[in-house]
Amino acid sequence: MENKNWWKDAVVYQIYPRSFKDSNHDGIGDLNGITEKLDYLKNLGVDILWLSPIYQSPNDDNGYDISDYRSIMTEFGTMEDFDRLLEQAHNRGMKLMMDLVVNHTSDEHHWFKESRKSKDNPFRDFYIWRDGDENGNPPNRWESCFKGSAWEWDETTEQYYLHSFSKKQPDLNWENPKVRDAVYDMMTWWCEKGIDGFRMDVISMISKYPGLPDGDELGNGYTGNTSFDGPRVNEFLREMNDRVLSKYKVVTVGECPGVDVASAKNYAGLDTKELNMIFQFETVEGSRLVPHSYGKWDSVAMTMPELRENFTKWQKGLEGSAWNSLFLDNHDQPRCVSRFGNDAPKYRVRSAKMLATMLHFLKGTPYIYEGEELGMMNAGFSRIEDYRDIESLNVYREMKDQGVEEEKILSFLKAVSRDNARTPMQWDDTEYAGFSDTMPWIRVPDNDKSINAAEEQEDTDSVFHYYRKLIHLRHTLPVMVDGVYDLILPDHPQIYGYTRTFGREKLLILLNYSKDQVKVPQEILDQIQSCQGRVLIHNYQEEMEEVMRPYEAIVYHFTED
Ligand code: TEU
Ligand code: CA
Repeated sequence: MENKNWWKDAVVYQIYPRSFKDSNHDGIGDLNGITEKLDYLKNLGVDILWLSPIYQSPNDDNGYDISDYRSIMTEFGTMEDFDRLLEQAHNRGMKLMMDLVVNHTSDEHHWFKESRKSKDNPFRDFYIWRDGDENGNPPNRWESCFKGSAWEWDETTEQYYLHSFSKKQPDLNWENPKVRDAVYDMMTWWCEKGIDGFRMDVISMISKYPGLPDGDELGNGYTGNTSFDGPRVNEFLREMNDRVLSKYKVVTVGECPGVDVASAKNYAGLDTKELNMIFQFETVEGSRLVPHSYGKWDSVAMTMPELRENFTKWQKGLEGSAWNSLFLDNHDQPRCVSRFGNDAPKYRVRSAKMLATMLHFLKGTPYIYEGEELGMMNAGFSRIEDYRDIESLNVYREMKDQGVEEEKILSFLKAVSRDNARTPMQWDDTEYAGFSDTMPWIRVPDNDKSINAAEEQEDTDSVFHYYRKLIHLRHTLPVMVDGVYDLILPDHPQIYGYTRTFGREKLLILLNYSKDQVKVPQEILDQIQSCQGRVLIHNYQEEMEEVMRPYEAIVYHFTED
């Protein structure tokens, strides 16, 4: 019998279906393409597959704008294709996690088409409509995540509707019990089909503060959107758990922008009957030590001391009371080897393995984003024509209008555009990377052609095989799942060291987070010597001496007397 918290020793693999594998020669990834690659995923060893949205959508935000929750996006295939994918995944002992996007729908959803017809339409209160102010301006000054006002004027009924993201993504009104009933019915429908979990898109935004108060001034005429951690969010999630989740063996992870350790204990508390875990965004936010003036666009990744402090805060903060998810990559983030590591040819493989070691030996459930296991790197696009993401295209237009030089804007996109993670999965070194046999919806980057699944599966020293080993260790070492985290060398400028302890079993993780050589402190050398620890995993062939080499990562496993 699987234990109650079966997901605690699981590894999740995120698939962005549009970019994973094209099976029908249209340059767009699809469900049958995923089914073709299940043996690759089984060989990697992952347990749960998280599919970014596959529901019917006009793709204004690549599927995060859903027009029908109970049908498959035309470009991705049919419900029969989905049923086959689910069955084939289950046959291989893998589970399927769906992406639940219920903070908003598409403006082409039936509910919104009805809602906008008239003020007394039965679906009017499915969304958030408000009068303009006395001058006819929007009811508050929230900025949309994708730039511009978060309110769109609707001529037919002469009111504004709220859209925290694009104007084609109107926010649902969760205060309306009919909305909640409709969402729970839809979730039940998918659970009855046998899916195994939900990743919940911006679920921390579903409860808005009464009066929709403005946030902090952004200096561009707008304020932040204050829809995070609203007053009823935990009540709604407990209701969702009671009405749906508690009735099925499903794993849940909430995407919670704005969450902190304290609120995470509610969302992902071991006994709060809400969700199993959450994605927090502090780790992937930019460094607070490096001044920048264009928000995320000219931010740089946290320095190692900042990252070390943040991981330690979350590891100690949730210990014994809630469960961490562990990620550096997803479809919204630049590739971690480019953002946090070093994608120069000399260091890319080594630093990718160091980052993977840093993440996978922490306590929590690791998430691998498609291509991360290959050490895929940022796209390196230098022309706006290569970009597809609504966020990047909107930012480009807005900054151009503000007079920012194009070269500067393109440097921002090259560093942090979401499209960095959305280029085709690299299966081999053919023209379209084995993703398709026709020009894909987004270009294959011109970078290192050796970064591909075919080559790396043959090379036992590849990033792929390193991830495969990390996953195998998690499946076989209780200390890696349940061990308590403790930081060591708290002030070392280059080495990030920590231990995991589970009874008499101990792991010692040492990471040289820099491209410089660095002497191992004598106290650590003595500990390694005295405990006779066996090396569990190491990203160099030759034994580690008294000096750590660039991006060296090593883990010792020993039993304390
Ligand atoms: O992202 C929500 C979120 O956290 C945003 O801040 C996000 O990081 C966005 O990329 C702004 O930089 C979720 C999805 O992951 C994202 O792909 C969607 O665009 C968004 O919600 C709306 O559904
Ligand atoms: Ca296709």
